[in-house]
Amino acid sequence: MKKLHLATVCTAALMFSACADNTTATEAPKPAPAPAAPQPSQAAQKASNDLVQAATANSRPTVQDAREFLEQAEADIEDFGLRAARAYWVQANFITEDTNAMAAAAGKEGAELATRLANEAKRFNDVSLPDDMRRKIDGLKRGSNFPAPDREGAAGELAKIMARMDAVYGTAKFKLPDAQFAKAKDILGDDADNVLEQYEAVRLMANARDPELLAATWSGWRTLSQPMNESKTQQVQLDGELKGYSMAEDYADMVKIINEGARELGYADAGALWRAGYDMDADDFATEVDRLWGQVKPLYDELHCYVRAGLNEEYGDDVVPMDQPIRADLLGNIWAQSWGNVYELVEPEGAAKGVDVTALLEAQDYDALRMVKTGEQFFSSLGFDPLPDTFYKRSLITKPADRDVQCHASAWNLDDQEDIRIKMCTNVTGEDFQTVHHELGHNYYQRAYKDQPVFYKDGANDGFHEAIGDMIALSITPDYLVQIGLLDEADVPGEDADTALLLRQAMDKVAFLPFGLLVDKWRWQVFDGTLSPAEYNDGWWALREQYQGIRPPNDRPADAFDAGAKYHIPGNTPYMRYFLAHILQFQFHKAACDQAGFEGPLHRCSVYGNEEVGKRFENMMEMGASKPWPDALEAFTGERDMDGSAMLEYFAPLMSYLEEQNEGRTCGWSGSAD
Ligand code: X8Z
Ligand code: ZN
Repeated sequence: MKKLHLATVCTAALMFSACADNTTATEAPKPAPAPAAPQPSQAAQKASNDLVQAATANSRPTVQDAREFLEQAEADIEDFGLRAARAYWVQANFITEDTNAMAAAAGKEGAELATRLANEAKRFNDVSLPDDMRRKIDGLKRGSNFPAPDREGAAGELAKIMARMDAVYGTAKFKLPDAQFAKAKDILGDDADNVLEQYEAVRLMANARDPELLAATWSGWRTLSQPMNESKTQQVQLDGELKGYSMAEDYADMVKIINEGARELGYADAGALWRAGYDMDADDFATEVDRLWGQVKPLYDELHCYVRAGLNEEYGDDVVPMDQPIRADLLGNIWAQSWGNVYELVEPEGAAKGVDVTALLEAQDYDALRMVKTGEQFFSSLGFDPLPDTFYKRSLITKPADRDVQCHASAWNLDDQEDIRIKMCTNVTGEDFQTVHHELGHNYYQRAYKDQPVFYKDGANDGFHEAIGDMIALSITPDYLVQIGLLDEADVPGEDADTALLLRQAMDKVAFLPFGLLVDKWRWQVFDGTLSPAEYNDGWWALREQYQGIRPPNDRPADAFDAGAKYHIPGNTPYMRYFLAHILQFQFHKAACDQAGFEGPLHRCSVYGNEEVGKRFENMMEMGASKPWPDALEAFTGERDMDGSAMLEYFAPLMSYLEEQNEGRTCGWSGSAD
């Protein structure tokens, strides 16, 4: 859901979902559904701002003025919040021309509101304010992650572009060549139609092992962000015909607008604005993520080397040359961001088996609802209150057959109180079992900070929001699976299966790290002009190769815009949060295991049922964004820095195994030493 700055957990600026750029909400219950006061037009608003500025030119604003301004801002944000959240929710669950227009209207209003409040907040630049008020004012001054400039028409244009890109992604469909579709039916079933969506693309990439089918699926999905052609079957149109529509052009237009908006807010470009949201100097943040990457990169490099060798055994030198970046379609995931689905291809030879959660869920006939209830039960075991009935009534947890929905998983809090929901096209797989916990983590966080003022209804930083549920999912150990009846006690893998368990986990968590880092490295380059629109695609692949060591399976067409085939680009969700979350979740996990007095290896630790850990975790969550994030981190872990050491400790036994296995191999690829 969209949030007025601060952070969302999976959508765009001024949004209110986890998986959006945040908005905020009130501590007080929403006023009864009185009709919202009409919003002044931007021109009228500007005139009124000018008056305010003129009136205050002679009299310095006071602390009392700031207090009144913040009270009014809070009321305005709350008033906007619920209406906007509903529009976004309906659009994401039912994508049509009409709901796109509703979402665009909400986006326009939100962008105008954020810009107005940011500009008004500047009045208090020179006023000495109590820390708490200064934090709120500074938060408002950052506007939104997708700021509209303060000129007539800009907010509307920006909101339209953003809604349009989001809808094009959400309704994307593609066809496979007949010969490949015939193979795909083995996986999708005989009844499948050759009109494929993200849902099918994800299943094919996870399960197919035929390089031609993989390459065709991989390329087919990417037609979504290429200009319209007859191979596309989008049903939804926004603003008339989509024929000839180019997402890259829309993206370039959006970049121009938000850069103008960011400059008005006092930032060099939108990337500098994004980097300024971490309670530290924006330049220091860029250095900080590089430092964290430097900590964990050796682990990634060993994993890459080991996996490439395993894939080479499966596919041979032609498909997987041993000195080249790995073909991106061979890694079990349409974006090559997590590789767990090809674990079986690189399973340690002769070692004891780990646990196949997908098989366990299938064996017990789990469905999506039961997966969610099981996730809820974990949080309950830590002492969190049960989810409200409305959560189950209002969430979307399976893909509807009869309409377009935004299948990318997200978590929402509609009223910033108890109306929490998730939206997911859940598959009964171990991967989606993790995602269920991820989304619920957002919801429990949102509920934990619901009594904070609207400005602080957010994660300590956006990485925290993404890390909560993932930290819980790290406790899905074999022993935990026994406790909930998914695994027989007799089948708990012994110590000799540690390598298998850790490798399975690393294929997702370690493999993700460079992807998590590079998506926004690419956006930062787009925003600061390092990459011109003509260089968008080459720049994307340069980073994919440099950081991940992967390459496309075929020469990319001149009109390709491959970054746009990843939800968060057209969906306008910042991505560095996931990189941070992959570091933070291990830091949280280690702290939780220490608190629980656990003495074994970290990957065997589950805090299931530990209310004391739950209470401390909730205490941190309740803080929301009210304090700089190091305070929140310290409250739970005793540490004030983000740190990759816990992740390294977790995977230490695997690191030794990988180093041993890679001995004598030439690791890396040209450019990988950066
Ligand atoms: O987008 C998500 C969540 C919603 S916030 C499903 N994630 C990233 C992705 O899918 O790319 C979680 C991990 C990374
Ligand atoms: Zn998330």
